[in-house]
Amino acid sequence: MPRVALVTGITGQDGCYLADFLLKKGYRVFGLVARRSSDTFWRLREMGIIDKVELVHGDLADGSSISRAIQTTRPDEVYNLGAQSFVGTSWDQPVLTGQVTGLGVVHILEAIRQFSPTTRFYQASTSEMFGLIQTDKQNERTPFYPRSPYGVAKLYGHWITVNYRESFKLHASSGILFNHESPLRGIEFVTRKVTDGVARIKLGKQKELRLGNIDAKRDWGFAGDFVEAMWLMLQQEVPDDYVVATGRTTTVRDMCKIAFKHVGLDYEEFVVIDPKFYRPAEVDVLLGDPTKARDKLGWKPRTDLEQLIEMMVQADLGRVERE
Ligand code: NAP
Ligand code: G4F
Repeated sequence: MPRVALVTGITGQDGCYLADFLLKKGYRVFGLVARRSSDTFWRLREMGIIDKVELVHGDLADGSSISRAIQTTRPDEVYNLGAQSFVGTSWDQPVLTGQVTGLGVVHILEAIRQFSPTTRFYQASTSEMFGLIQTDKQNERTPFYPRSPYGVAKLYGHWITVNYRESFKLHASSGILFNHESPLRGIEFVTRKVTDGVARIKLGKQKELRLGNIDAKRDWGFAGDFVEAMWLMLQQEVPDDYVVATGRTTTVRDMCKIAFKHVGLDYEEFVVIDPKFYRPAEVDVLLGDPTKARDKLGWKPRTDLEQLIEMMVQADLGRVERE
């Protein structure tokens, strides 16, 4: 019998890479999809797995649909990747972000506790929980200080995962993942906005690229590498929390430099600062220390920032050319 996984957020960047990874390992993969009025399956199509995953309907904000999804799929493993995941939007929709990104987690944990207590659970926690950083490098022992409604909601999701592990002995783990990107990244996030902009400028379809705080620093890795760490966490005998990061931090400015240079252009000629993209409270710097993931999971990133940005620019050049 193949192992069964239920992935929430399967239509998102990570959900798509994880589903592909699990299918290659021989899993039967169910994906929870929320009802939308427009098509959200472009990533599953691009990855070529739309016909290989099985979709079940449900919304993280609707506990009854989550209970039903757990009871009908009876998964060995649940990966909770679904969220309102864009930090900027979390100031515009703070309550929805709390309901989906925060309380959505306890809907799953409750359903597992009641109907399927041997199911292993992965929670997609985030470096955004470190926010106003308390140490130069952040690891599993670094105190949290979230700076957005999104970060606050994720902190609830993180602690309720820890709490259900300790209260009910569930196999529940939390991956504190630093930023990870790919050609399947949403266009609203800065790396993809930049690589799409670079492609359009190079092909003469756009004249400038408007950005916010380009002095912010992030620890960027490749989503395809990071999903392996999620799976490894659920293969451990004992559930735990792990930081997953590359251990290198780069400014948005330098990331732009890399992207424009790849097509032979100078970013300074095209990037325009637009205060519209500033945030009410910023996370200035993130830099992860993935020592525990390396030592206990045997995980390490394989793709560096230059390779990642090159991969993204190439994909966007192809997309813009085909438009
Ligand atoms: P993403 O591309 O924005 O995907 C989010 C997914 O959540 C989509 O499939 C979306 O479905 C789904 N979703 C949104 N609202 C939902 C709801 N009410 N009910 C059910 N599903 C819902 O995000 P990602 O980059 O893949 O990230 C995956 C997870 O990791 C998220 O929880 C994110 O917060 C977390 N995380 C991401 C990073 C990163 O750098 N990528 C780092 C740390 C943590 P639709 O397609 O229908 O909107
Ligand atoms: O790409 P971003 O929007 O990602 P952010 O806010 O770091 O959040 C992402 O990573 C988190 C992990 O740390 C995840 F939990 C979260 O779900 C998401 O995947 O912004 C990165 C930085 C910020 O400092 C932002 O202010 O880039 C800066 N930035 C500068 N100009 C911009 C822009 N960000 C966006 N989205 N758009 C701009 O024009």
